[in-house]
Amino acid sequence: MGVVNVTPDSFSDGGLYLDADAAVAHGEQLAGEGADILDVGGESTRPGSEGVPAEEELRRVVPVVERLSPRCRISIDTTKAGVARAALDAGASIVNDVSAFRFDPELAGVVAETGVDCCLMHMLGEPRTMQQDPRYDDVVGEVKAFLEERLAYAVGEGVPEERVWLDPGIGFGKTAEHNLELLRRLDEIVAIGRPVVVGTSRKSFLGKLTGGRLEGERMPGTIATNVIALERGASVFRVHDVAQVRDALLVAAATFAS
Ligand code: PMM
Repeated sequence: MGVVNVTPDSFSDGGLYLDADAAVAHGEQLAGEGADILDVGGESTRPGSEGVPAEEELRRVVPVVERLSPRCRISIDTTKAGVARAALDAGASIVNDVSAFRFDPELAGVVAETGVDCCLMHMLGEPRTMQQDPRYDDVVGEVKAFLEERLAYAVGEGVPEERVWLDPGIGFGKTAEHNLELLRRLDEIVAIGRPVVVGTSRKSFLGKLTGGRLEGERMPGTIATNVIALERGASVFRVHDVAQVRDALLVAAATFAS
């Protein structure tokens, strides 16, 4: 899954693809590098962010989804039902909701009604406050219980279980040690029985572990964590650097199989 952020303020590529032409060109490049899915987002969820109004988010993402959907499968990274509906109308076929249907009660209904796949992600609270001293007694147990509860909620709202993918939400209300524990024990999340999505790409814990590397210098850490996630049973890998991570996963997968 390649990341196409149409935002001014995402942590690693904010502002680079705010213009629709630049976002489409970037998406086409990632598709050419072998992405199976392009994750298009118009609202940054970086720590401390406040969110954008639906009209602005729509203005950013809809033209990009329209132009990229003939080329590649599209997921729409949004927490808003109105944005999801417009993006699905424009050709998206997956809803990626980092709030797992908590922020907009109508979003589960849109997914149920349209019959598309959805990714439900764990986040501690909301982006504005999630990195303010996050605490867990057992991060893996608590994330797993949350995802099981959200899966049950989605099914209760009419989303077929086989349409739901789950994501532990690396970096969303977690310290570096929490992120590492989630990757170390990712098999426990996989054991829920739904496809697991992981998003470690360029995230700050990778910088922290490597002596302060900046976003653009975190590809080796991104590759290491995605290979580990593959080995622990993850199915979808949300990354900025598609060509490099894809090669690493192909080689790792060939090794596991033999
Ligand atoms: N991370 C970001 C945004 N959306 N969606 C899912 N499912 N999983 C993630 O880990 C995730 C996400 C933040 O990263 P970005 O600012 O580079 O898009």
